[in-house]
Amino acid sequence: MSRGSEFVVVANRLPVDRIEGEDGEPAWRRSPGGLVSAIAPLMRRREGTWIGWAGAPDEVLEPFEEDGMHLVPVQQTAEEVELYYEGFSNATLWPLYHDVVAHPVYDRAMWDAYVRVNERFAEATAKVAAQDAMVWVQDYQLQLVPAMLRRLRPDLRIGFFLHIPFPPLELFWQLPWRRQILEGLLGADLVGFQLQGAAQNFVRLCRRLLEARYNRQDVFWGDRVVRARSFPISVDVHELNDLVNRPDVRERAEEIRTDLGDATICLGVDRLDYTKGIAQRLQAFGELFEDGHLKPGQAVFVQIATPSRERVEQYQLLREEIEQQVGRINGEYGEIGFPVVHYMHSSYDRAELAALYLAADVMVVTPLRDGMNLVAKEYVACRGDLRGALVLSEFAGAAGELKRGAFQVNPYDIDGLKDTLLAALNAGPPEQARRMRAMRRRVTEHDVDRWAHDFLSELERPAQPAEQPPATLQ
Ligand code: GDG
Repeated sequence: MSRGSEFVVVANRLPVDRIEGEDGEPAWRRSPGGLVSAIAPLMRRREGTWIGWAGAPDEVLEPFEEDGMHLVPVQQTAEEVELYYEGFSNATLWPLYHDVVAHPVYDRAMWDAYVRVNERFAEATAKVAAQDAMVWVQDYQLQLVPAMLRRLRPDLRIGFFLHIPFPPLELFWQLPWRRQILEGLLGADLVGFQLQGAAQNFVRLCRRLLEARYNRQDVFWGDRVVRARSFPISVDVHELNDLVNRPDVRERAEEIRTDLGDATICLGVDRLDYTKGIAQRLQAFGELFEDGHLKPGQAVFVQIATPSRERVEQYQLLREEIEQQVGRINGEYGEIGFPVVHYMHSSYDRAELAALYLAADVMVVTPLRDGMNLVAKEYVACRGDLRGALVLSEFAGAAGELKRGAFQVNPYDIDGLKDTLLAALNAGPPEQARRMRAMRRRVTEHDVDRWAHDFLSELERPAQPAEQPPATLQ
């Protein structure tokens, strides 16, 4: 590694999870999910390095190799996990960037920790990157890294991708450290967003807050041009296809259907997060029983709520709220042997998820705001049988790409949600096939490999000479 790496990925977490090895000793396993599977082959081809936190506070680890990837752990103290990760990342930026659906906490100690940890990531990256290397920084936890890294290593080509929405000016303006965040991002050559609208929000903010000159989605910053572009993320279609073709997964899907008494299955799969609109979908589903449209035993809702950010207060409150709601709905509308909602607060392996997607008649994805939402695309990728229906919120990033096939809803409109659920439940096989085919065309042509390829090709493209913008804009 003395020459340094030509390709470096920087993310809050390393792409591995700690497991217990066969000998009982701690070991590592590659994390599931599309981002890691899209980037892992590129890492191997380019002898890349991944920089991130290994997941345990106060732990000092040496760099190591796993699954053909060179991994460099960045340490975080318990206090930094609380202030930088649970605090500024998940109690400030997360709600602010998701339409303020929960109240953001503005706390100076959290901000200081965010700066400190971002500095540590930038320093670690500066040490391992080869001359003129390409660096790809991921997500909202690390928005200061691009500028910090550029100061240390002006030779690098730096890309940044934001996985969550980027808010409009009116909301971003609340942030006491709004200028620093924008300047942090402007250290990159390419700032990638899920959607075009987010890239536009970013350029508009650079103009209004920093008085930066711009031309369309190019921001002129010092003597550099910073490109803002959209790259909608997607899923690993091949991996999911292989999973749903496995006989054990198909058998498991059948078993789930039998266990649920061959009722019509509505499915939700989410991290237990207040942005995902879980309460709204359960409310609408419960009311369909109250109104007599559905009967116990005829339809069930399976809600997988993966534990998430359990030390953040808003997440603890959300869990109580959802669990009370599930209890209320089952208490009011369920019958012995026929609960209306099956709620699971735990995490499952990919094969079990694939079996659930295969078993579900209606996939219900109702976020109040979501950067993209991979669950919606995973469902589509799993339904090569052209069966099933997707109910999808207008506020998910995926809504635009899937609009021809999804049953679109405004999750705040409970009556509209009820009508849409009924329409999806009643769609016959020809309608299901027509809609699913349209969605599958999009998802299979735009999978996660294409996403990574599109981003990296744009980053590799030589920057345009800093042509003058058409006018000075204030
Ligand atoms: C952020 C943005 C954007 C869920 N439960 C289990 C499990 N999952 C997997 C799903 C899916 C992933 O987690 C969730 O991805 P989403 O996109 O739905 O949502 P976020 O976690 O909020 O992701 C989002 C994404 O970043 C990517 O850019 O789309 O907008 O918020 O892949 O399948 N996986 C396993 N067990 C579970 O129990 N193995």
